[in-house]
Amino acid sequence: MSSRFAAVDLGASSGRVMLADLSDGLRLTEAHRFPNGPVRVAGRLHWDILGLYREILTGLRAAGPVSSIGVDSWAVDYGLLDESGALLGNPVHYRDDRTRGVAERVAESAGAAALYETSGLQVLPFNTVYQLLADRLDGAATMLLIPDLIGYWLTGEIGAEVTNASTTGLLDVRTRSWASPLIERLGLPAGLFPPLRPPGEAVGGLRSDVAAEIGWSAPVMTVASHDTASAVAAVPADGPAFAYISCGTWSLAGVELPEPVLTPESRAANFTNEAGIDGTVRYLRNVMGLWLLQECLRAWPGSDLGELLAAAAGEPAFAAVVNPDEPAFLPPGDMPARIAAECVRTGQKPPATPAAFVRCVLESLALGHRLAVRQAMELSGREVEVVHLVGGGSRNELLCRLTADACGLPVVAGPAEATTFGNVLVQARAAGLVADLAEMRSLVAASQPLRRYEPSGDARAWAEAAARIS
Ligand code: ADP
Ligand code: LRH
Repeated sequence: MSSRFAAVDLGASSGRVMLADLSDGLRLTEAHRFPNGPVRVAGRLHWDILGLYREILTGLRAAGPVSSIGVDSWAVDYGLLDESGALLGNPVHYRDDRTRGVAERVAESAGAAALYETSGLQVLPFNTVYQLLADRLDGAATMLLIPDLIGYWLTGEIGAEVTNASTTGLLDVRTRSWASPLIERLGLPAGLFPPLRPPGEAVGGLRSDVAAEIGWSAPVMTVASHDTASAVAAVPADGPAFAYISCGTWSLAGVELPEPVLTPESRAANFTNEAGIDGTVRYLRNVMGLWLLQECLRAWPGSDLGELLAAAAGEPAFAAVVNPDEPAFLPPGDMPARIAAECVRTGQKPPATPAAFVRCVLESLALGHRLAVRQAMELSGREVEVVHLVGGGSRNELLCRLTADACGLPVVAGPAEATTFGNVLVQARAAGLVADLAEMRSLVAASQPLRRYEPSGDARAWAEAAARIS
């Protein structure tokens, strides 16, 4: 068996097919990268799922033969299949507004405390459960989360990988099985939810037509198919005393625990207990993430990220800061205008130039990181000596430095492709090339350049800025 593995990793801003070689350490190369984002059709936000699938096939063809393939993506979104296995409609994007008010209605009817007690999940308006309740389910026989849908198209096999299933709001956080009584109480058809499967299992071989199209064949394996679960699995930590920030379109900030935290305080702070690999719990909160910056850049055609970041580094500190998690920032749109409006609402002078907006976004995000990391520590009792910042955001030196200063903790930045590493290392472990989670992490640490940022700056000024947005 070769030591080459392919990872299909679909992020909300870009997708990629990556090739890992474990014959001598761990080497990663990019076979194909392609943009991803919302498409508005007749007033509804969708993903271009067939376009993504076509790019995946292009990437696999370019990657060449491997021992196995793993697929991960962003969480919560899904396709519905009819009895014959055909896709019913185009998957809707989690930023679509059709779920407005649904979470509140469900909390009233089912009880917010009871829901948290069952699923351990933070309330985000787009959790799968709320999307399903907002959708028409007529004719739907099966719900497949995005990586499971891709896996089905590649192999013909149906199932629900458990780390991603934990983001639906319909998985029992203790037993890691579908929460059937809750599903029934909400009036959702139990038959929609396929059998669960853990990371590291064979899904099936490629369909013969797929193999013919890409020119080779290999089995598809389940991985931690929630991209954040794969990223956390690849955090290059060497002990338990770490927090992580998986920083891309979202910043997912928290700690890894052996057991969920389901206290009223945890629910009030809207912390989530998502399933990690090997029975671990990803205890974290969503912070709005680099979406804020992505949407600013979209509003400034022709702007250059590198130049803007260099200019933002020279801007004065704390001229304006906003709570990054304001619901108004969630949908796509004119982000600079929304940030300016939020500054006005909170009695601050809005930024006047793109560089000042970028400074405001990055300081605000660092404050969001600070709050989430501190609350994760307090609510779980976990000691934290270092914050690992992984994902595309780890390439943003200013953000890493601001995060270290805001948290008052060292930040170790990298790898940018943590999700891909988690994906391929679960496959390599299933193939017997890697022993356990600790070895996975030490392989990443040994093979990737990491940067360390010691906290500096004015701790009092950060505390004051934090108070401004609380
Ligand atoms: P996702 O998986 O959600 O699509 P990624 O982990 O790929 O997100 O991260 C994408 C983000 O990483 C971009 O929005 C950008 O802000 C940041 N990023 C990528 N490359 C760089 C870079 N060279 N310098 C600074 N930031 C970068
Ligand atoms: C990050 C992510 C995150 C989810 C969001 C929908 O890509 O998977 O963990 O909350 O997308």
